[in-house]
Amino acid sequence: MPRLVQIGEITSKMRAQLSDDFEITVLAEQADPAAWLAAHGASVGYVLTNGHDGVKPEIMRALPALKAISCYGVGYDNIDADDARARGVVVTHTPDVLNAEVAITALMLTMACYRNFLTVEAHARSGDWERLGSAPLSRSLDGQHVGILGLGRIGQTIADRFAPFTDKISYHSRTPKTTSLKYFDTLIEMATQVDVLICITPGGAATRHLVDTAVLEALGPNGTLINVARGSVVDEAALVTALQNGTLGWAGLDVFEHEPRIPDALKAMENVVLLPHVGSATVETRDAMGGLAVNNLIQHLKDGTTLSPVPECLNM
Ligand code: NAP
Ligand code: 8YV
Repeated sequence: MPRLVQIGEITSKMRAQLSDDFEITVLAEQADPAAWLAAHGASVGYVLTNGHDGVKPEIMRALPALKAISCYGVGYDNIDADDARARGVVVTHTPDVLNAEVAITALMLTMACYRNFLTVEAHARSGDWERLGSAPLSRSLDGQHVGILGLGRIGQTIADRFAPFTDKISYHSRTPKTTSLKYFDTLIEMATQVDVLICITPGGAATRHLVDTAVLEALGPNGTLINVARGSVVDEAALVTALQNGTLGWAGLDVFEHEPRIPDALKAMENVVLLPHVGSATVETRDAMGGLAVNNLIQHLKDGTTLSPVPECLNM
């Protein structure tokens, strides 16, 4: 059977789907992964990984017979797709099947910030309602101006999910899209105009720290930053400072610069809602992502084609 290296976690359903066709080695379960790669790397044809773990350059180098990398996730910023293509290795990912789930996560994070859900929930749970009376008032999301950074598959779905709450939805990306939404050709200008800024670009060097001190200050003391993209898109140290100084009002974060580490300063703030990178993490959506990640591998094994290659690996 062809040999497949598994990097990172997969579901038991994915494992069952793959085990008829592949001999699976879980790299993290090897006592010495580097030694295992040195001994067996030349016989590995397939890798299954995710956007967080990716495939490190030293692992790529240890797999001279690699044919395909399947990423269990849409973001593949930790896989060098250009290098893979140059070596004839196709990289696949899981676009579209998670759009709705991630968009709902962005909406829930925004709602949690606006309606102050965590503080108000604590007021109910702690008995403060009985002891102290009503909880403090929160803010309404209705009619707020929402700016989306990255109007791709998920960004457009976020716009659709916010539409019932507001008719003021704008976006910034490098190129304008075919849409009636208002386009800003600079992020800073959009940040000065909107109440909520939602980040949903890919990660990686090209988007690193797009949201910096100047953008956070432009968003302002009444502004809310939502990040469901990658931690690298936001300068996390600048974000902590802006929230501490009150130059930014609120933040709702699903992703962080050094996952799974979250700065203690953020954990201590009441005007911040934190999630442990669960944008797509429902049974149903992970099932759809897992199915696509598995089927890309099985299809490649069958006839050398794939179902959802990343843009760099189209027409290989
Ligand atoms: P997509 O369809 O490729 O959309 C990405 C958008 O970002 C495009 O509109 C692109 O437009 C824009 N963009 C890229 N570079 C930019 C830059 N430097 N400045 C401004 N805009 C830029 O991708 P998607 O499927 O929507 O996924 C987006 C990302 O979401 C993934 O790559 C992943 O990192 C993240 N994600 C997170 C979770 C989670 O659990 N939190 C789940 C899924 C995905 P232009 O090319 O015109 O700029
Ligand atoms: C997953 C994601 O958490 O698809 C992505 O880009 O960030 C998430 O859906 C991740 O890929 C782990 O599987």
